[in-house]
Amino acid sequence: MTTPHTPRGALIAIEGLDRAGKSTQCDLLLNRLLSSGIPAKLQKFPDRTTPTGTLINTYLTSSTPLDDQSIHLLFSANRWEARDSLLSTLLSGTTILLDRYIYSGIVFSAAKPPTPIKDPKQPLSIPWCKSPDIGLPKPDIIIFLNITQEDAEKRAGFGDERYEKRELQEKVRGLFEDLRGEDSNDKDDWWVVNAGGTVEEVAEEVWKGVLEALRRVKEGNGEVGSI
Ligand code: NYM
Ligand code: MG
Repeated sequence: MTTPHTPRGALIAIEGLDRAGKSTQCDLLLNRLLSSGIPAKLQKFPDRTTPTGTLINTYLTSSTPLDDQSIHLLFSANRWEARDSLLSTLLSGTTILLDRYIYSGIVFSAAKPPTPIKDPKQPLSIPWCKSPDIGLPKPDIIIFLNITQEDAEKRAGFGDERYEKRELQEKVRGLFEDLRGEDSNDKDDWWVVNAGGTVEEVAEEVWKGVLEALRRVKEGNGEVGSI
């Protein structure tokens, strides 16, 4: 007798610069998936509701200094503590939307200016920034909301938090580009959407990426990949 087989859910990461519209698109997407009869859940990173998330929130909303490496590892720990629940949710057949994931983790840390006291030449490198996330579940697709700096700055709330400064955002933009082109094996993982259109236009393009992810999962071997 064969055991009934539940196809796993898709793991879909939504990435982009601050104010690219990620949270708006995630909410719309969640509703669209659910109303299409696809079980789905939203997971935001950083998850500010957990103990590590509380520390991260304090860091982001204050000017309290914290060692760049330490805060980087805290962002990663915030993902690791969600790992088991991400995996069991996916394996139970529920699709997960990630509002930011390891890619934000890598580029925001690597974009920081070097600390003179440690090494005046070397900011945190991309391989160093990626290493603590190795082993986390790998998304079936990374939908990247691409927005110009001018459009991002016009949107409400820009400048409220640490990192929301033009110079750093420009660095982040370049590093996201590097990451997307970095490894030809990973190239297929990225689905770049022009996020400068209306909310509805962007949502349509995002939806195409989701259908692609669902197709990949259907054709896959049922296992969740690892970073
Ligand atoms: N951020 C986010 C990081 O620096 N590292 C990470 O690992 C993640 C997930 O936190 N400016 C940064 C990017 C954002 C900030 O995110 C807060 P949000 O989506 O605005 O709550
Ligand atoms: Mg923000």
